Amino acid sequence: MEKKSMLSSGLSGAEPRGALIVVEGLDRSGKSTQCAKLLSFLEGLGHPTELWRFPDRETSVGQMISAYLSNKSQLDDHTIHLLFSANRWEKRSLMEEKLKTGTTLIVDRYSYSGVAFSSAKGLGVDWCKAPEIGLLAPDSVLYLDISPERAAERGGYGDERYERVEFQSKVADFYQTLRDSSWKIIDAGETMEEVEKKIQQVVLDQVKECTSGKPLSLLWSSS
Ligand code: Z5A
Ligand code: MG
Repeated sequence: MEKKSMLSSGLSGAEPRGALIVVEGLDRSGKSTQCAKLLSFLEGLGHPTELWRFPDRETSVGQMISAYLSNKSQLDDHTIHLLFSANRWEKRSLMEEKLKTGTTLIVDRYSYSGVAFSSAKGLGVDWCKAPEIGLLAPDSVLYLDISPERAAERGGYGDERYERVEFQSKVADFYQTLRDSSWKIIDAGETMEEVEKKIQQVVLDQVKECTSGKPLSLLWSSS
């Protein structure tokens, strides 16, 4: 079981805040599709909400990552791992500010992708987790669960590095080692509408809890 530590400075009381909702899963599990639907749903209900994604390819670090993913550059496995992590750290303070001022963030991939993908390449899990320590811990991780074979049948598979069934199976195994009580496993093999409905239930409960005051916590400080 993963451990998280409570953020001590100024957020331990019952201040209302936005929820940090992370969506994870294998390639083509439907993350980006469901993130967009969730954004419309929450906005429709009048909740201030933003959709973020990692890697954030807009920053200069993100552009290095993008070149690597599209095979335009080669980088050592450790180096690219740290760049993915740096890409999250460069957004960390803005993330905290948004949550504190009441905006719910839907985040398409986060530290779990970082650890699962790099571990699947052979790097040590603890080494992979170390640079993620101190990032904000999600309130809910929605894991879109699908077999690599089934995901591969969906559109666009095979365009980028890592999009191979054998590698994705390893990624799925490492994802499972990262599960904790914030995770909700969603069957991503169902129709888009069915997946959407299940996600809505989970997220509404979480948004409500954060609105009534729930302390923020940090990732993996003592694991
Ligand atoms: N990576 C890493 O190594 N380290 C890190 O720290 C991070 C990431 C953050 C780029 O990610 C790569 O970076 C990724 C992990 C690595 N690995 N690879 N390759 P990305 O997020 O930019 O990848 P992407 O291009 O957005 O693809 P994706 O995330 O893999 O896909 P998805 O968002 O899960 O799926 P989708 O685009 O919503 O849907 C895919 C297709 O399926 C599409 O045609 C949909 O219409 C269809 N679909 C969706 N849902 C359904 C259902 N329910 N039924 C049928 N069809 C569906
Ligand atoms: Mg996506």
